[in-house]
Amino acid sequence: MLRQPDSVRPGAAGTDPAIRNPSRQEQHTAMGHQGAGKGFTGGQRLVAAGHALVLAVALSACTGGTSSPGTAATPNPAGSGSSRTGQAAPPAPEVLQKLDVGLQLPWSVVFLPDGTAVVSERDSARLVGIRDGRATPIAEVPGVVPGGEGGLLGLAVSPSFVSDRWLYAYLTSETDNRIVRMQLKEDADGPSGLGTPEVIFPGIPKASTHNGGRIRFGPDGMLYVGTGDSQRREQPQDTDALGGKILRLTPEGRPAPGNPFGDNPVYSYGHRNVQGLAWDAEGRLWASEFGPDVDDELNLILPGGNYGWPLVTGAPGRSGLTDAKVVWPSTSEASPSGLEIINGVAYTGALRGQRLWAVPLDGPTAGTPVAYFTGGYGRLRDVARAPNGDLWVLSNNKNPDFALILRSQP
Ligand SMILES: [Ca+2]
Repeated sequence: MLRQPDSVRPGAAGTDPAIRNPSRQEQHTAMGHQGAGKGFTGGQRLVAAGHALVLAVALSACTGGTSSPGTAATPNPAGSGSSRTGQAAPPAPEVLQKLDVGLQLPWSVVFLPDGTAVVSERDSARLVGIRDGRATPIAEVPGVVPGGEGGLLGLAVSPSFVSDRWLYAYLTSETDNRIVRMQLKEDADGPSGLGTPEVIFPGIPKASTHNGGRIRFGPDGMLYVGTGDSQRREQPQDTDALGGKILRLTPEGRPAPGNPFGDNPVYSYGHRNVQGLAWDAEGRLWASEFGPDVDDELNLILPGGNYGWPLVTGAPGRSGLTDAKVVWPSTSEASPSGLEIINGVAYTGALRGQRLWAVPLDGPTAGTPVAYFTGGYGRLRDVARAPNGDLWVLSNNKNPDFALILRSQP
């Protein structure tokens, strides 16, 4: 069942004046204002669904109507399928709760098996536990040297956490970006401290920007790592360098068996700054990535794939390079950070774009992105599914920040 448009809460409605006019013609004008007039590569076009009436137009795609912005007919140069006139726009997420618990620049949220959320704060290097709506500081991760976009970044929970209690973190140190793991101590009130960090993978290049930082265990039990080019443009195309890559590691930090370049941690290359990793129900890996001043990307990741940076951005169809599945031509609308896939919809939080993007997926094909909450909650850094199915979203506005808890779908 699709949520009815009138269930979009007033607090969740977009505040961008450019999307207040619901008529299709005006919406096209609005897209021009927002810099989306160039259109999404691959037949994608902006659907600004922060307004209930606009959402109603989007939802009409379900009925196969041809006037919907969700039924773009532009040929898809990515070769991943033409527009999908029967493809439904994702229903609007419902805001269940806004957790004002004094977070400071949160970067990543992960969940323990009992549902406790663990949040990393980039600059303070603190880990914060959230259970039943209450936040408790866990510990400060030692060895973090914040600066620019670096600091305490991504977190990942061991697939066998119940027995090993490992919490993994990607952090910026004095000399590099590195992955550590720490045993999480717990008392009756929840997580209460950390064991000594064990460095399992050092040597990822650091810089003031483009540090990557997302880590996540895949369905194969391996640890996937999104790195950035660290302002070293020669690294992404060099499969012997760690910058501008998605890495695939064993839980101990070794190159995972079966990697495409042999005994090498590199899984895919030619990336600029990977910020989100998520798997769909069929086990495909998708990744969000910041472009330069143009062409933010959602990519379908294949082992050994070359995603183009710095040779190309977006989906130019260059031989030997893998096109993005979704391209946001204007990074002012996107900067897609954390990524999560629920019920066939990829959600990504936009930093500069200050909105939640939802991209319906159909196998290896990405549909038309839909925007929610434009301007409503500021910059969004991470999205993650809780064990109960809720979608958590972290803001990144500087002091104080908060977590939104959404019901992603009825
Ligand atoms: Ca690319």
